[in-house]
Amino acid sequence: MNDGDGTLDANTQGRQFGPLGTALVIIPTYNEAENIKTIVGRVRKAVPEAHVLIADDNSPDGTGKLADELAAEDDHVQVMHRKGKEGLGAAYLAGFRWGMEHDYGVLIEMDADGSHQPEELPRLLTALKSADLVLGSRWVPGGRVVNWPKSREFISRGGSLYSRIALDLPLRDITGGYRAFRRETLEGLGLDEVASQGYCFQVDLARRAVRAGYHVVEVPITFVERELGDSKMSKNILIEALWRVTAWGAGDRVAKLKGKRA
Ligand SMILES: Nc1nc2c(ncn2[C@@H]2O[C@H](COP(=O)(O)OP(=O)(O)O)[C@@H](O)[C@H]2O)c(=O)[nH]1
Ligand SMILES: [Mg+2]
Repeated sequence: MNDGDGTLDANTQGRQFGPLGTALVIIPTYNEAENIKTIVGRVRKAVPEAHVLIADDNSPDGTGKLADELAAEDDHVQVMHRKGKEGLGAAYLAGFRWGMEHDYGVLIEMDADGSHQPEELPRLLTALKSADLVLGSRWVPGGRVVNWPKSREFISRGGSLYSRIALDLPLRDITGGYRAFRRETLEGLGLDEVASQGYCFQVDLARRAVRAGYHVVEVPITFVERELGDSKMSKNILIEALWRVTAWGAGDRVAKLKGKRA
């Protein structure tokens, strides 16, 4: 059955999904002066009906000022000026809250550096019509990475595989940051308790979504390594992901054992 707005999908056991509503593309920035204008222009062209929120952590290179210029000339662009560098996770949480307060129906995560191609966004949004959460995925058939050294691919694939096994998640790309959420999905994830950052932030949200029973779909993407500016991901962010995923996985196993004994 289909009431006209929802769509049907074999994997969703006949569940109906409501209409999507207006999308907000949240772009967190820290020192992305060389990239911000290009990426916002590409988003506006690829999905003209979507709105953009730049969440800038007071970048020393003046990204915030360039973002203000973009917002001044385009009513689909907004800027959130944050007081200082607090990490990717905190910027996204603030962006999600702002988007939900302003009644957006879809909240999208996208990097500023061009790694997440705005031209692929329509495919993510199409998939979201019959899903609660769509992950842009490098590690499903059809997905790929351009301009990454083998060493970086090894770490990224390894991180997803480790998370998949430790947390028992039926997903291939668990650390990626190109995602589209229905607002109702975000409302059900318990965002107030999320403290993780970086790659771990992405694992945390994916895990919460699967555990809450949401329908999570992976769509293949071509991830293009940045040409301009520097990566902000550090060894500490990798280490945080490793210890948190290990602790969550161990906690899940202990809980399962206790459940069996009871
Ligand atoms: N607001 C904010 N954005 C950040 C922070 N750290 C990273 N970002 C942004 O998050 C996105 C992904 O970061 P990036 O350094 O490209 O990570 P990588 O692709 O894993 O190397 C980029 O748009 C960064 O500017 C932060 O502390 N605050
Ligand atoms: Mg990047």
